Amino acid sequence: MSDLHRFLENHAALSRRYFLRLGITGSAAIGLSPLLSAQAADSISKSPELAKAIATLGSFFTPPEAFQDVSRGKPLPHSIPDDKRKEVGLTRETWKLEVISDKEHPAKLGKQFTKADGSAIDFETLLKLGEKHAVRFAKVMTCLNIGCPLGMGIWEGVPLREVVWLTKPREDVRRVFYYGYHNDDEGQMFKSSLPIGRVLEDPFDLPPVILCYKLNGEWLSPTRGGPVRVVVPEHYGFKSIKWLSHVVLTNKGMADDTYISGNNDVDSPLKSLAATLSFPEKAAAGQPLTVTGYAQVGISGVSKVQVWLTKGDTEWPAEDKYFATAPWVDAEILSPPEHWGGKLEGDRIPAATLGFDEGGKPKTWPMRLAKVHWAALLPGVAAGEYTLRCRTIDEKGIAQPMPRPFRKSGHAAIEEKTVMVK
Ligand SMILES: Nc1nc2c(c(=O)[nH]1)N[C@H]1C(S)=C(S)[C@@H](COP(=O)(O)O)O[C@H]1N2
Ligand SMILES: [Mo]
Repeated sequence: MSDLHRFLENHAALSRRYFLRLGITGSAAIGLSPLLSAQAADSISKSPELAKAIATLGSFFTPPEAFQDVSRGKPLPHSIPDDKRKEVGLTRETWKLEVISDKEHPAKLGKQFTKADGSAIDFETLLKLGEKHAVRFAKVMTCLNIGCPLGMGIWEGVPLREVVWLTKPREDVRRVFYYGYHNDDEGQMFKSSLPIGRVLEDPFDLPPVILCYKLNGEWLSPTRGGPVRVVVPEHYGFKSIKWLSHVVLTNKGMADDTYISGNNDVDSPLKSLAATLSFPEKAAAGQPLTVTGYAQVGISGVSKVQVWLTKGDTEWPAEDKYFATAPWVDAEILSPPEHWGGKLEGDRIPAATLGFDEGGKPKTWPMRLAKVHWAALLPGVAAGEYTLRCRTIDEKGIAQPMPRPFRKSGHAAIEEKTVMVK
């Protein structure tokens, strides 16, 4: 069944519930159309606008080359010519990873892997580890500072802890620092860090932190950080260092991320949030309004997506900053898609992808750390200027942007769009 079919099938009932919840009989004051019959709701549900909006939602997974890119460096490490890339270790044939102890805050290691003594880990060795330990999982890449997801992928690689264990660590390891190729210019280094505990163990049902070499079944491209990048499942993009070259085990007890200097909260996992993808900027009075969007499913999940259309000049109590008392109504979160997209081979979820069953079906929905789609059909309203808002409710029942409303811990502000009805 397609998303659209599923949506339509549920929709007659949904609309009825929806309009009832709005208390539509008392709607005159806010200019809503009268209660629709089941029949009318059904005909709306067959509206070509809704069909078109859902059909044009874009695929669940993003083709690797269609990700938005957030890369620093002059030149950008993925733009340097092939022979130079080979020379600096940015190809699978020449890649080398140093795994060392921090000179200033040494960790006690039995062994270090360095280029100087020829022991640095190469790509073949990583793949060898992969034969036994490789994992894959779905995750949305989002920049803490941009807010809108950059792309949704199945990331594959070796748990970082496998490489940490190769150093035979004994004591005094509190964090793992890591960074990538930066044109041999200290000033261009983009680095990140994690507590050792997060690397060695996976809290709750999170996938491990990985040294990633495949995205959606393809070798990781130079643009996406290949040959090898770190991918941290529950974090914003800045923890997922591209063109990885160094892992430094340290006894320093504090974060050392490049992003700290930008006033960012570097210990803030992915937040849940909703945003629109399509809505009528101009609409005719009395005509139902078709809205679609996406929800980023953060660390606390998403139990609902809700929308609220209100007259543009509606006064709102200043103490209710997040519109908690507004008459929000539920949108429908679309089921797992018929076609996954993202250039997955045979459009199938690769075998043994964490979070999916043997038949390639998601074990939970909406899946945490993913981006899902939603749609809503709002009853027609009288002429005027309106504000359309949407939000998520997490699995603990907490509405966006709570429980972590601060901008520098990741975007989650409630989106506001203007709808002109004539
Ligand atoms: N080496 C390196 N890794 C990096 C970056 C960078 O500039 N250099 N940018 C980071 C940031 S801020 C984000 S949001 C993600 C973006 O990943 P993408 O370009 O694959 O979408 O990569 C991260 N990894
Ligand atoms: Mo970012």
